[in-house]
Amino acid sequence: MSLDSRFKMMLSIVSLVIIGLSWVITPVEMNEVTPDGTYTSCKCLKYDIFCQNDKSTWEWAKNHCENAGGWLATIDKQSTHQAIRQIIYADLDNKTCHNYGFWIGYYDPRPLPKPTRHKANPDLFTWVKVDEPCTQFVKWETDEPNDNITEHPDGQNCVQLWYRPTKRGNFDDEYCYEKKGYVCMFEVDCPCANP
Ligand SMILES: [Ca+2]
Ligand SMILES: [Ca+2]
Repeated sequence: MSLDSRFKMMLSIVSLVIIGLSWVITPVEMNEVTPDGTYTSCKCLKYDIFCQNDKSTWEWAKNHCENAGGWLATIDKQSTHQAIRQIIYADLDNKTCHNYGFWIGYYDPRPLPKPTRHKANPDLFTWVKVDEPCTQFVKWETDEPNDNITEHPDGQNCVQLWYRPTKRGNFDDEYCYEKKGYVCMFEVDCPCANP
């Protein structure tokens, strides 16, 4: 069996144990315009929240999103952040499936043990995929990112939506090897809101 076939089989097995929630956000991009000026279809962004019994490292989650045709979620708008937080807290109140957090596509590309640098320069974090480069929204939890090095000298370089009663899904840098739930993002066709 080829490596590709084995990987596809693994994905199909994994999909059986995933608890997935998905929804579509407002249309973001007109896809096709007919000669008379009416739109026939639009592009929407869809978010899938994955919560697995065996959970995932940040890298595994990133690869899973990309192999499924999407990317580890970009959450750079307040409206998107609020929508995802509401779904997580309403429907996924079960720590055994997410380990107190959900990976998103925000990360520190410089895994170096500099405990104070990121607190002074949180903008050095970056998204796996940026849709609107000028968007400035980042919702860090108080005192984060702290680049905690108590459990690993490389510090914390991957960002989760922190699931704790007092954290409310705000951003926290976390050890990339921790296994968490995660949020994928996809571009999909959808009806136009204002044809
Ligand atoms: Ca770091
Ligand atoms: Ca942290």
